[in-house]
Amino acid sequence: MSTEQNKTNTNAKLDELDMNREDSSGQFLTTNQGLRVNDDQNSLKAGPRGATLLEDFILREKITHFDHERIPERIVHARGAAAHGYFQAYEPQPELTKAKFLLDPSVQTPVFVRFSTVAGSRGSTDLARDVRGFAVKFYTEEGNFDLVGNNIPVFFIQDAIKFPDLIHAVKPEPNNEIPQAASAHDTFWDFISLTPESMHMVMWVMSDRAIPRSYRMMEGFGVHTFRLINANGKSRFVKFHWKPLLGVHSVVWDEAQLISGRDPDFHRRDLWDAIEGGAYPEWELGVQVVEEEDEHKFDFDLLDSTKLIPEELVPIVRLGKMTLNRNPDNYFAETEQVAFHLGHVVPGIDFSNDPLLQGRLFSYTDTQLKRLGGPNFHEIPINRPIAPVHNGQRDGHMRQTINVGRTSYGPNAINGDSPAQATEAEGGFVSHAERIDANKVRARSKSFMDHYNQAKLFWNSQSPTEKTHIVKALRFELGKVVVEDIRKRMLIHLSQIDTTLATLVGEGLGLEVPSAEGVQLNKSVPADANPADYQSEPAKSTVGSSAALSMAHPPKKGIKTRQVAILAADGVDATQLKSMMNALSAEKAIIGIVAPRVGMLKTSGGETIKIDASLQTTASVLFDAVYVPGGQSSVKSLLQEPDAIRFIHEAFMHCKALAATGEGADLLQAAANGGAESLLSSEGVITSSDTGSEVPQKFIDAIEQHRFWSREKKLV
Ligand code: HDD
Repeated sequence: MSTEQNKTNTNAKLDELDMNREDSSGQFLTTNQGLRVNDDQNSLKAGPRGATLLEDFILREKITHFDHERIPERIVHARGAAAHGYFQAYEPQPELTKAKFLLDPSVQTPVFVRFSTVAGSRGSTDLARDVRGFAVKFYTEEGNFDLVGNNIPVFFIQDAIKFPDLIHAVKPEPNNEIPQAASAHDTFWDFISLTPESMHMVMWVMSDRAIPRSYRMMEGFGVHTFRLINANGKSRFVKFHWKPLLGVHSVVWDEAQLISGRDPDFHRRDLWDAIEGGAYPEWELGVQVVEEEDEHKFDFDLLDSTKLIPEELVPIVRLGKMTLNRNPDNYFAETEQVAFHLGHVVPGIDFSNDPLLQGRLFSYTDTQLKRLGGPNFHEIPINRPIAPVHNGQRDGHMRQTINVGRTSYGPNAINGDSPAQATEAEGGFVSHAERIDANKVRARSKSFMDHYNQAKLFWNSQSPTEKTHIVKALRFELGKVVVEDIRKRMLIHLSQIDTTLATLVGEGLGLEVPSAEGVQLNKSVPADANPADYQSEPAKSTVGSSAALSMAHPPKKGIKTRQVAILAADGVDATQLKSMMNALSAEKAIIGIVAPRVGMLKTSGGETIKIDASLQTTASVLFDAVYVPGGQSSVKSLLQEPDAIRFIHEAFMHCKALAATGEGADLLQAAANGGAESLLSSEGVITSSDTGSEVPQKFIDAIEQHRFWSREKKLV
């Protein structure tokens, strides 16, 4: 695919990166010292058969550099993909904030966004059942602002001091480093079953949110309560949201596991290809705003990261739109070296006392010191702000800046006291002067002790299909747990959320739900505390539901960038094929011609069409929908390919839209005969025995529905 279009999209940050870009095209090979190399194929030897000489500085330089190519991967969020783009405000927001990038709708603020999985190593699969990171670096004219969020609005724990425990529990077990990128193992569920504050998050992680169809189709959340502060110093609490314009979609778990084998880079590739193809992903940035005086009006604590504010209570105000329109040039230089930190804020944005947020404010810089090797990571091109940097910080490993002059301290008179501190009016950052009057205690607020109500809110808000998927996910995860007591403890917790949920999961595990009577549910209790103070009540039966928490409700938004497989072989009916291809292209869907072999395909009309993939190199799980055009010899060849029948069968099992015209229906029939009896009479399967002129539009409408869950057996 051409990268020309990609490179023409630029912004202030991308232009600034130019000084570090290197292009070897048409150049001589050199050493790192700029010396032209004459022979890069052979080391320097005493005679052609050796020995190799220590003198060979070219060999040594090349190998030494290679030996040092790796840096530690991120302790969490090691695997990711990123892209450049820009953010633009819709309206000035002076009442909410003085942050300049939200004040001027004519300004396009450059952004770099990294999406990630959490638990897996750098080389793990994209389709793990996991939270996804959603980290945005805004290069504003007032300095960098990092919004380091996830695709889930709440978190597992309430206090950062528990983070190492959580991550040690979910990462592969330390004795054998198994399993990779999976929470379905004893240590994770052991920890969770002793930590009821995790239950709300567990409901989200067991839902389809944890297996997104695409990074482009995920919501993002700042999770914590932050503050926005206006020029008059008025502070309000806010929760940040990203809403994808393509809607929110997921895959099914069986599909996720198959994708992990067929294309572990599925999400990376999807993001890359969409941007290369000019289908730029977009999200709206929104905030839920809570006046300071309303801080205590909710039945949960705004400082508790295991809680969300239902959109019914506080609607989202949309502030602007982010567009990702250029892929990185170099994965390591940009995606791997980008360093996010919640403490990167600009005037007009400030923190709350959420103890999880406060701990993160320490952790992110600390981890970069280790990962990127020293205190100058802010000088790495991708991390450099576009705002000028002047201070007395000096030296350290790999320092790039050549600070001139004699002074690196303040106050100084030698350099006229430069660099000067800025007044607030000049853009100096002033922390919000929150009044705090308290005893120093190591404690958890009583207002953080409700662990089940919002878990129930989430459960209540799910469609029957989504509930079924949660039950199946818990059966899968707990089914992989070996220690039976862990399963039982989890069933007790689930019973505190919803008895049907607990019973259904228990059925899958062959267990009765144990009684919670007399059980101390919360084991995350300090040594000297009274356990009764830490007990959480079961969820109230009055908990309602919130439509925004379900993926079933958002309006469908067309089929732009949906991947449609067309199964064909030589002799495919040219008219049917063309009419479907034209209709799909008009809707900006992406078509993949899949045939028994790669190369060129001959249509019934004698034309040739390029085949995109063979049945051996691709699979239905990499597509959103499948179409089989007619053409006697084409369908005859496909009927002889077990992989073609499997292709249809799998797409059907994963509830995808299927269409066939003419003889194409015979392939669907063969898949139906092979164990999917209801295939031809199911919703979302469109066939026509004639040329099927109405089929393309019906197929497009079906693809827009994303999945036809009526094909699945419901548990709830
Ligand atoms: Fe974190 C990375 C998001 C809690 C410590 N975190 C990291 C990344 C994201 C998040 C998106 C990847 C950034 C990138 O792409 O480079 N983390 C979250 C969210 C949390 C959260 C939404 C809860 C609301 N994290 C959290 C806590 C701690 C950390 C409580 C530590 C006390 N997170 C880290 C880290 C990482 C990180 C160890 C690893 C790599 C990095 O920071 O740069 O410092």
